[in-house]
Amino acid sequence: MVMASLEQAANLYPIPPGLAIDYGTAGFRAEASTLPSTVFRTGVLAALRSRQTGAVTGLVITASHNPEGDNGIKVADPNGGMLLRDWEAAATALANAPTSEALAEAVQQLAVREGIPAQAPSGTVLLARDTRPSGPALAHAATQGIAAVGATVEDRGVLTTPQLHWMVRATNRAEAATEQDYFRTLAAGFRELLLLAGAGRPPLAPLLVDGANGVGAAKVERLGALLADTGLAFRVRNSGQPGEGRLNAGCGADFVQKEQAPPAGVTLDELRAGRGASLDGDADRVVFYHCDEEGGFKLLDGDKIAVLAAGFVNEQLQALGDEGRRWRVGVVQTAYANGAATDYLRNGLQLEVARTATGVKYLHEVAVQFDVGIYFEANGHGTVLLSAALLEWLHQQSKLEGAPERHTAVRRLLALAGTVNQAVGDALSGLLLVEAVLASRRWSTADWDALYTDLPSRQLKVTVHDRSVITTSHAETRAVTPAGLQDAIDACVAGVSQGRAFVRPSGTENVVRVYAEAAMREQAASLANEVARIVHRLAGGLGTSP
Ligand code: 16G
Ligand code: MG
Repeated sequence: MVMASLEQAANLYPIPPGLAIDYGTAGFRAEASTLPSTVFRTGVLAALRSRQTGAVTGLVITASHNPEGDNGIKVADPNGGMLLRDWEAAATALANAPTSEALAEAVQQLAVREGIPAQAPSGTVLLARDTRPSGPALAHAATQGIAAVGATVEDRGVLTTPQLHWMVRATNRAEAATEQDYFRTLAAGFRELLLLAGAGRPPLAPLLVDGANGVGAAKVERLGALLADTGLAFRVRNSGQPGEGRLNAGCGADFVQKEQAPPAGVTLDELRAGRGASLDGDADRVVFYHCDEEGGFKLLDGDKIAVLAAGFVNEQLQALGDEGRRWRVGVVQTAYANGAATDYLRNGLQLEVARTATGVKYLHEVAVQFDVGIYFEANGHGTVLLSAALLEWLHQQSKLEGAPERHTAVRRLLALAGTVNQAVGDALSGLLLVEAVLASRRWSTADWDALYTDLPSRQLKVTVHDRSVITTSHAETRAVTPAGLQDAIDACVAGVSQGRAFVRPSGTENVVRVYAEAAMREQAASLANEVARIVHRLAGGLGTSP
């Protein structure tokens, strides 16, 4: 590496005065105009990680569900997952190095710490971006950073976050890895699942898809076109076409989940005829909804998707008898998972449920320890991962003669691994997964929704001077500091039927989040209010909002 050329290139991207930026749960995110230096430097980092591992890495320029004026960047590790923890700290260090010389110095240190020899291969980074107007200029900054340390960039253009992760994983497994290959793989899995659903199944109902006016909309159209002959009919709203509204404004998975209301462009009346789904701005989350019998809007969130997927997987493994039962199935949730969902998984389906802190990387880490690891955050980000050992066994089994039900179960599980993105949570995979399982089971949205009834819950956020005064343990379900906070929460929860509450500092905003659930709506709301008041008192609150 030639440090002089790195310094020279970095001089074109000076860091804004007073910048203090952190590689958080979703990479770097900020108002777009403040980001060029950070993006340049993250390009450098992704190139170094590629050199160190001798495999391609990925970079996605997106701020997901944030407003259109924001942007961000995150790194895909060689396995297609999130960047390794140690490297996140390095990303923060590089982004905040005050001068070009300090940056070169930090890069030098990182190369030594990570044992990247000077003669290591130069590295390759796959680059993608969402549809934000600030994307092209930031992609250029990333390209310059990658090139500044002698690595090659492959610009894959406008993609969803999960598409890029999928491509990184496929490339490093020496599998076909273009966007077309991605669509083909998902579509082939879905076709197989539909085929196995049998001839008697009713036709698929049309699905309204809210594309959040983002990158997912056009990709869903493409997927739909590829599968039109199966009867799958996506009706895309908020597609980002001129006149359709702005990215994530009044639409998208985050809006729908928080507001518990239909997105712009979708009416309750339309939902009477079928179901709807909302993607977020980079299409790594999806939530579903329908209109219930009383005519109300009903959300089917990530917990509902997890339960649907877990039940289906479980049934296939049971069809494989004793041999099927030796594979470990686990569902991974965060503290936000509704208590009724957890209860259904544990007691209804008799499955193992693990709990982690919020953030995909934590859930993923635990999910890969199972043979089938199913993880979904309530907000709709998640996937179903099948272990290499299980897949190999299934491949062997698929070649053997056997009872038809057995053969079907084997083929279904194999098809699932193609339909569902094995790198990260993917809204497009989520759409296909849900449609395929509902078709296999001959279930309506109402049948799916009726598996369990969510306990009423309420979320609030408390603005504070310094959210770091709150620290937690036990997957964010217990507050460790400030002293007395957890005892006070326990006292509030004590008399409440099916009551549960926790607080945690947000990883993306300077607020403390409060969650409460209880048997009755009013109890959940008053529990949340009481806990918010305690946070105010003990952590120096400035204001509370929904
Ligand atoms: C990020 C995380 C998401 C998490 C959310 C929590 C990824 C890719 N995204 O969007 O999983 O639910 O942060 O936000 O990990 P919060 O910390 O502000 O509540
Ligand atoms: Mg997202």
